[in-house]
Amino acid sequence: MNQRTILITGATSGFGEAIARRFAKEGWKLVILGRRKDRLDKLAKELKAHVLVCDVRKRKEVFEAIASLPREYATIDVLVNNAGLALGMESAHKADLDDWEQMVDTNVKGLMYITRAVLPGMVERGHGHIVNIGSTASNYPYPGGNAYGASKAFVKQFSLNMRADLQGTNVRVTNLEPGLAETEFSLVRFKGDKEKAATVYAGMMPLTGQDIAEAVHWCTHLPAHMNVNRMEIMPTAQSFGPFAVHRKT
Ligand code: NDP
Ligand code: 8X3
Repeated sequence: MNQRTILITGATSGFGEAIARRFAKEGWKLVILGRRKDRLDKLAKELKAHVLVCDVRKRKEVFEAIASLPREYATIDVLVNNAGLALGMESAHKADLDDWEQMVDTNVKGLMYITRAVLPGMVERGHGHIVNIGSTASNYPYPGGNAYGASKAFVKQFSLNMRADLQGTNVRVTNLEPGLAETEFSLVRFKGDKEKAATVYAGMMPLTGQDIAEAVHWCTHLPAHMNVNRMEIMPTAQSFGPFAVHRKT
């Protein structure tokens, strides 16, 4: 029986749910975290997971949630910092500052809180792997990507800096940087507008939650002496455009 434990944040949909399903198949002990209790309870019943109903933006709540883990789930071997979101796609001079704040509070501060709560145990045990879900938006700018891309750039550099801090501890860190993937991501970004969300993936084959789950599974099952620092994955249908040049007409 596999006695390893994985904690997945943002397990109520998309990548997080798919990662939970992937690891459940091999008998990993699952700790699933998110805000929507009904979804977590349903998934926990199906996969036999331990539920943490928690908003990662709330520092006290995060530390209490991690401290509340029963003994059988407290030894976390893999932490997937997946909870996150984009809100809006307005240009910087028109964007909603509340949206910017929520992205920073979730994607940056929430990720720091969970990491800081879980990491000491990994270091103490000389074993563990943190997989942060970054984004191609951290590597390539696009119109309207402003604070979202910047929040993921934080995740990328935080991941690399952790590698430096964790030298000699055997704790691994990976920043997984997906491109376009069909989840509830665009529905959230466009605040429930289903039609607008659907246009993002129209006429192309996006990445799926299962694709990303497979990547998380792969990099966490490599021999202990191998650390994937960064892994960028795009759908084949997505690539790069030229620089934009504004010309006087
Ligand atoms: P989904 O919207 O399907 O899933 C997002 C998850 O994050 C949900 O489970 C949600 O749970 C959770 N979450 C959001 N805010 C909080 C919070 N404050 N506290 C706890 N959990 C929270 O989108 P994805 O699966 O696509 O997104 C997962 C990650 O992947 C995000 O970090 C996203 O930025 C990143 N990503 C997505 C890409 C894409 O194209 N889909 C590409 C690259 C990166 P709940 O609402 O129940 O709290
Ligand atoms: C999500 C990918 O291109 O929509 O992180 O920003 S993108």
